[in-house]
Amino acid sequence: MDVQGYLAESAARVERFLDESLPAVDEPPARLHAAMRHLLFPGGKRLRPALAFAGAEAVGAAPERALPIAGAVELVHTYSLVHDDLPCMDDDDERRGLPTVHVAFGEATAVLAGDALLTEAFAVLALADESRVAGVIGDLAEAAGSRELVGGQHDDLSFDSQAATPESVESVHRRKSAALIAASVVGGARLGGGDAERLGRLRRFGLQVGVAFQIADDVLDAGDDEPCSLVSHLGVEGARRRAEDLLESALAEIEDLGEPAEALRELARFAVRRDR
Ligand code: GRG
Repeated sequence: MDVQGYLAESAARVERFLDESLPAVDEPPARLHAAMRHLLFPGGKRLRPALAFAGAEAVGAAPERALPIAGAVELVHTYSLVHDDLPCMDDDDERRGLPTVHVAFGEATAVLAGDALLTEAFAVLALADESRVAGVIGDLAEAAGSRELVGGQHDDLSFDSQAATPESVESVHRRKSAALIAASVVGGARLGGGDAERLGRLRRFGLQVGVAFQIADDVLDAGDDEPCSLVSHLGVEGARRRAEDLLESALAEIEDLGEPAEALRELARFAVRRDR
């Protein structure tokens, strides 16, 4: 399977949807709407939407069924990056080679653009004409809330590297990064009509791939002196090995799903072995 081709096709599909769903760039307040689009287009790898499409396919549905959750997870991801870049958090001036939203539009507008992107995620989901969407909204709210994404970010910001263990690092990774990845896969499968047993497998798969994805990030950032990184505990090779072990057990979870889950497997391998 051509994973780059799958990612490109997924990106085009979700970008059309997001462009049509969001307020136009000249709709008042135009500066706020431009700020919302600043990091969203051209965007990054669009891995989470691709995982949502592949989640639908893994349970035998057409990828288009997952469009509302694919758009919603990219909106939540984008909001989290806009806020993560703020001076009160990571204080980054550049992302994906472009000025961050607060550099381009000012801090207050960047906070509001993030708020609006998060809200828009639930708006695009609520529009889905699908009886199973309430469960998807609940899953996404859980993944984005204080028990997962926001809580993981909170603990990352106050992370005490002296008292850290590999388990405490992975707990942050699971909440800050893996929860949204799992919600992408499971949301796609839910909208695709997957039963509870398969949703459970796909959730365990998503969490393991998500932690491995974040460890891959630790390896790519090795040398950056990140307090919450598995590399400081296991070294680059040890962290790579841990990511491979998680990938293997994630793949074992979905072995029974057969050929329809092939895109999901390839995306998982790509996410863990990527070089950017
Ligand atoms: C501010 C609520 C709040 C959360 C911030 C997303 C995040 C939590 C922090 C950003 C830093 C970081 C290392 C997050 C972990 C997730 C991660 C690796 C994000 C980058 O995701 P990619 O590689 O990015 O999918 P692209 O650019 O391809 O979209």
